[in-house]
Amino acid sequence: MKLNELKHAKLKGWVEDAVALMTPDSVEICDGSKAEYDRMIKTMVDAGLGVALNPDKRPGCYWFCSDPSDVARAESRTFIASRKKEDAGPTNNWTDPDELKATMKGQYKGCMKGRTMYVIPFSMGPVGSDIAKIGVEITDSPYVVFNMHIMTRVGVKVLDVLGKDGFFVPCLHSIAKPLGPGEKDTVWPCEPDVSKKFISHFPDSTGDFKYEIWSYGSGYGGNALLGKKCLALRIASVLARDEGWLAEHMLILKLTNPQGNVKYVAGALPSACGKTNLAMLIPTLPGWKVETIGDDIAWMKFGKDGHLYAINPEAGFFGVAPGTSDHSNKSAMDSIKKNTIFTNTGLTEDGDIWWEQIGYPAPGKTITTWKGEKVPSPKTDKAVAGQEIAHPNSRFTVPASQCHVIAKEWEDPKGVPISAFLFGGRRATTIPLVNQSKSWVHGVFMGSITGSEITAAALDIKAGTVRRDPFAMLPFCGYHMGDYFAHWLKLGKKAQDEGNGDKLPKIFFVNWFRKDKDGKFMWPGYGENSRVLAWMFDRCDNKDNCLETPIGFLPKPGSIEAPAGTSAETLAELTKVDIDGWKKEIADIKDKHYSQFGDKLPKELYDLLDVLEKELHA
Ligand code: TSX
Ligand code: MN
Repeated sequence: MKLNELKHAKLKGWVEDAVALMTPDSVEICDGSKAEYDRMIKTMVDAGLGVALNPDKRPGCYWFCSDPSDVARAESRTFIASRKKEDAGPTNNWTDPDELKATMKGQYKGCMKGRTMYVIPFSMGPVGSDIAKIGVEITDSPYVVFNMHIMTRVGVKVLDVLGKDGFFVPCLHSIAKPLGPGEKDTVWPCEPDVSKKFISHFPDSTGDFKYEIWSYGSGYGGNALLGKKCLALRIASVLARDEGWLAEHMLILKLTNPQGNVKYVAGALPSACGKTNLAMLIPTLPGWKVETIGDDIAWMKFGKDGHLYAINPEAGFFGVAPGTSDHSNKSAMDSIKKNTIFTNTGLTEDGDIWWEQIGYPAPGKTITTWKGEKVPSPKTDKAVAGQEIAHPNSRFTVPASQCHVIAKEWEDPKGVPISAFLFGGRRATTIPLVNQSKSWVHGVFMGSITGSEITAAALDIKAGTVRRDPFAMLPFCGYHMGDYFAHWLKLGKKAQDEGNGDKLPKIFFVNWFRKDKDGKFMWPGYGENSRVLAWMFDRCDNKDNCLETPIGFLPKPGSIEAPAGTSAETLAELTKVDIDGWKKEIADIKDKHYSQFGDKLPKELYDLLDVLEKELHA
């Protein structure tokens, strides 16, 4: 499709302006076809920038490796450029939007010389869903095009919904590596100087567009696939605030009990808690079933019936590879057997991928690392810091439709009704296995204090320190986190005022990561977490399976049956109130966490801390 065939005048004008600024050799409007996907991959493989894997082992799969400077989201170069600084809040980088645009325009000038500009119309959410939103990404990276094909819905069907004047979020992206006459890419092109990279969000610019995303210099993941973290979380969180809905960093799972009753759960967990594993969990409890709706992002709106409906705005999984094994996530391992893009994993002699903790030692005599070095195959699958075969943030990109446990309703445009929210973190002490909030406000409190303990000593922070990641949204909230808490409170209050308080999701906090005095995990986790999900399921039906305590509703003794290898005493320890631990927790929240939000921290949350403190002393 050609540029002059675009029917949407504002879209056409925006693309023309980008062409004038970035001066690509040619322009292609992406149609989302399989032929286009194959052609984009071929472009990179022919240039020596990707490898087709062994078709007997991984049919339709490809291996790519990035520049060592371009392996993860660049948080220090991610900006929320709101008109007013205070709207970005203390947890985001802020720059004046006019200054930032001037700087970036200077960088974008001529940045696509020698390359093709791809225009990708995409839908976040099922095409035409009331909850879905349309974006258009301009990029000079074929890698971005085929990953967007997997992660979003791309093509002419999106332009049809957009019509002549529909709403879209413009998303500009360049890898920032123009090519001279006859020059060819030899390695992953990008801007290796971190200080020149920008991942910029304009949440309230008053130019042609209210919401904009401008990304420069990185070709990797969340910096470059702009539908995901940039649109579906940072910009969508602002849209959700403005329009009265929720854009959250949450998995969505479908839980079926032995009687065949169904509930949907949405859950926010910080990184390294196994969110994708939870979304695809295989229950050990007989008769229970978990199916997946999404593993990373949930967009939720109240329906006319007063229930909260969620869609997964994505169409694929962009999962962390290391640690994924038949033990941690059999469903993910089965999903990535075909038609999958692997980035920064190891490559085996027989043309397959490999990574640390994949569950088996690397086959063959040698293996190629993500940096392209041939090294002796390790005898175990254990990670050795500094000598990784796969980069710790290496990824698979796979269509969600290939997941054997994807729920049949995962693409239902009206979404699924959410019965429960779950928050959690990696906490060695204090925080119980599971705890239900006493109210909506108390649930928002739980979300706001979400966090994990630091394990990496290299971070120059004392091990055992809690790094708070409220609602797992710290890197993804496009506005002031204090206003974000207030937005959550407001939605709950509105539902209650309308008489729909009982239809609000129940809120839970989970912790799979408690350790005993010897530093051993006290809970087996993984499939055994189904026992906790089953308890939550019954809580949603108001079953008599809990005890009220100062910190929330905890499991009644016997209401969660101990898994094999876990003693009744251990389970009791996991589900009791650690009074001294909670006193320290409250002090930490007050002094180190809530204090940073100043006046914007809703008073209800402070009040709740005081109530909790008093009850613990009583
Ligand atoms: O994903 C995890 N989950 C959720 C699964 C649905 N992980 C991996 C976290 C890193 C991404 C877990 N790790 C979980 C868990 O529930 N629990 C643990 C901690 C743990 C590790 C090993 C054991 C037990 C617990 N091993 C034995 O019990 C033998
Ligand atoms: Mn995520």
